[in-house]
Amino acid sequence: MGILRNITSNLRIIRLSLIRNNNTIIMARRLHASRTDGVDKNVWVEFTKLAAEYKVVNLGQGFPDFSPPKFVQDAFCKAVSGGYQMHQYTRAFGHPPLVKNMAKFFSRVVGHEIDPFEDILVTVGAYQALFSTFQALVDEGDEVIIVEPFFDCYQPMVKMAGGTALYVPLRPKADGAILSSGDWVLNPEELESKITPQTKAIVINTPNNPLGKVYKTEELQMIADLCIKHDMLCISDEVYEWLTYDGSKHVKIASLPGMWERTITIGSGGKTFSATGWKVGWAIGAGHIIKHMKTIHQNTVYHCATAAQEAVAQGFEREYEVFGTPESYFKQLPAMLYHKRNKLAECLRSVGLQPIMPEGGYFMIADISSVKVDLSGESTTELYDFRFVKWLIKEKGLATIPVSAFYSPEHSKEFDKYVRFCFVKEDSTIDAAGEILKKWSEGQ
Ligand code: IK2
Repeated sequence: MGILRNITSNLRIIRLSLIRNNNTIIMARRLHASRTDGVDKNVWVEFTKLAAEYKVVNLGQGFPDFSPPKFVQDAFCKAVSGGYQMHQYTRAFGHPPLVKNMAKFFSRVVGHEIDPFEDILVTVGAYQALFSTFQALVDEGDEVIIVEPFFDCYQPMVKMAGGTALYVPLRPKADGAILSSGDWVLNPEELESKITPQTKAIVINTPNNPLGKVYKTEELQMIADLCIKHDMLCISDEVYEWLTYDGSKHVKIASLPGMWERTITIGSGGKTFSATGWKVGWAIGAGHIIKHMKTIHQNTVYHCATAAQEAVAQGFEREYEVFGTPESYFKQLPAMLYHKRNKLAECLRSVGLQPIMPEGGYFMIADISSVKVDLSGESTTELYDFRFVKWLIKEKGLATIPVSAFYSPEHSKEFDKYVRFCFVKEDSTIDAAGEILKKWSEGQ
């Protein structure tokens, strides 16, 4: 007992750090919790700051540099001038008009009767839906399989919940030229080899950020079969669900047989209605799963801004009425982005960069290995794409995002010769980026 106490107290001494103010010790206790160790670096914080320091054309972070459609802007304005209730708390798990309209809308899409009050949790953006999911469902010792490339916050969220992340990369097919995001595939054997009795869930993202891959039904069925066989949950991040091109179709894994009961589908009002600053997101799934996420939500965030929820509710009401018609924003936005995607691809090709054509989403990655630049001014401890993107911001005034940020430490080195360009931007912004690339390729 005595020996044990000594070891514990020695460990405590090692964990102490001295905080000084004018040479007076004001705090001798270790300040931070270990769950924050190793997850302090964040690509969005770092590159948004850098882009703001230089005058850049910004194809970095994924937000539109144009306004949301008029019908949701009008709904937002009406909400904020619509009386005191719109400025006060609403139902914790989702403003009633929003969850009712979402249930009506998504029941039709998923092919399952969604209960507005049991099966939906409205959150502060898809970010908080993901956070509530991992906190509520992942326990100490659980393993979570993440398909790479992945939206970077999944890994820290798994860690902060006490779980361990394991990674399976989508890889370019071995044969033929890699021209489309559809050429990046999962190896079913490699995926199954990661599953252990501790595996609680698998995380997928379709359409994928940053690659733009839209999973085909057969690929989703393979994942669904493994989930059922090994009794795993599926966390399916579908924030770009309406953005598909060239005939690709977004399929919800929750709509496959046996998957409604074990899938949490994550969505974003910000991405859906081009209003990322409103931070309205959601998780949809079987009530027996969502109820645990509600527990996390009610004890952390409680609910998200009422007026923004009201505007998104009106957006879904309108989209329900015009669904499948040319007036639907869910048809108009991808049609607009299809042209922007092609315009950006043309700019990249004209300077000798080979883009991977995305089947969905609003990002495009391109191979930069053929570009010769002098990166001696950048830190040698960083991966090539981080150094390249920093150089591009500082020397050429063009902001993009390094693709290795979407990979685990064990695989990031394999994928550090790509950068991500965002095309949910005004045509004039894409043209300005094209000009920068053209001048650079001409040596100016
Ligand atoms: N899930 C995915 C796949 C996302 O891409 C995002 C937002 N990403 O935007 C930053 C970028 O990649 O440039 C989210 C979740 C979070 O969505 P929300 O804004 O609704 O919290």
